[in-house]
Amino acid sequence: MPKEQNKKFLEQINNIILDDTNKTFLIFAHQNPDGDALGSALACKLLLENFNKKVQVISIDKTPSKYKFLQNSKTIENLSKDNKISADIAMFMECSNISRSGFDEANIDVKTIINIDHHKVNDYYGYINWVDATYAAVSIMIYKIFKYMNVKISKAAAECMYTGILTDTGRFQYSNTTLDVYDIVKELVKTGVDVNAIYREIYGSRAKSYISFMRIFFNHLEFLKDDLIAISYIEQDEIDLYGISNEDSDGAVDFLRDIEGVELACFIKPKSNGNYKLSLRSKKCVSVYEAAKEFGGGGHKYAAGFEMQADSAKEVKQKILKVLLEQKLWC
Ligand SMILES: [Mn+2]
Repeated sequence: MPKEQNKKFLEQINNIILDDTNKTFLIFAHQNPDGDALGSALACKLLLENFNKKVQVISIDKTPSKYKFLQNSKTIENLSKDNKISADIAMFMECSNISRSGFDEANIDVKTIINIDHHKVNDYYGYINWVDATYAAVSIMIYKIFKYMNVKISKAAAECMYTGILTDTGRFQYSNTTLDVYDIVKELVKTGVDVNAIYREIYGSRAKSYISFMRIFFNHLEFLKDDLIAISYIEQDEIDLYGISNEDSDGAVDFLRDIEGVELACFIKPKSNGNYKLSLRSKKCVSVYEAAKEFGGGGHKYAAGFEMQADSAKEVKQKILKVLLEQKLWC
C-alpha cells in the first residue's frame, strides 16, 4: 500500500483521538488472542491514556498465561457474548469482521468503529478501515500511530508492541521480517525492554498439558507425498482426558512446517462451537491462502486457516487430504 494512504488513515485516527468529544474507547482483541492481538490492544490502551481517554480492552477469551507478564494485561476485561457494551469509539485489533472478536455487533453501541488489521481478508466493517497486509504485525501499525501523534513510547508500551512483533514474525524469522521491522524493534528495545525475559515468558515455560498434547500430536502425525506434506490432529476426547488447552496446541502447525523437506503442513483441532479448525502452512511454493479461501477461510500466502463441520478430526483429515494431495508442491 502506498505510504500516502497510510498517512490518510493515521490522520483520521489522529483526529478521532484528539477530538475531545470522544472520551471513552473500547479495544477488542480477537478470539483466542495471540501475542499481536494482545500486544497491539494493550499498547493502544497506553497510547490513548496519554490523551486522558477512558479505555477498556475487551477479550472474550482469557489471556494465555505466557502473555500475563505484560504489565497492563490484568486490566483486560473478559466479557461474555451477551454483554452489552457502549462507548464513544470501538477499535478492533486484527479482526476480519466483528464476530471475529467473539462479540455481537448488536451488543456494541458506539459512534464510530476503527478497524486495524494486517490480514488480506477483511470485511471493511469500520468507519476507518486501515487494512494493510504489508505490515508484519498490527503492533507495528499501533507503533505508527505513536510516531504520527508524537507520543513518547514508554517501556510498558514498547514491551507490548515488541511482543506482537516477536510473535508475528516467528521470532524475526518469517519473510515479513523486513529492515523496517528491525528499525522499529531497535527503537522499542532502547526503552529498556528485557528481550531475554520476554523470550523466557513466551517460549520458555512449557506446561505439562503441552507435553501431553505433543505425545498425541506425534502419535497422529503422518507424512504424505514423498514427505512433502505433514498432517496431524487432535480429537475432543483427547483434549478432555489430558486437560489440553487452546494454548497448548498453538504453533502445532508451525512445528509441522518446520520439518526438513515439508512444503505443506496441516493441523486440525476441534473448536468450542462444534466445528473443526484447520490451520495450513507452506514454505515456498504453495499458496495455502487459495485453498483456505475455497472453504470460506482466510489468511496469508504461507499461513491460512478455515473451519469445517464433521464428526471427528480424523474425518476432517480425510476430507482435506483429498484437496491437499491435488496441490502442486514444488516450484
Ligand atoms: Mn497479527
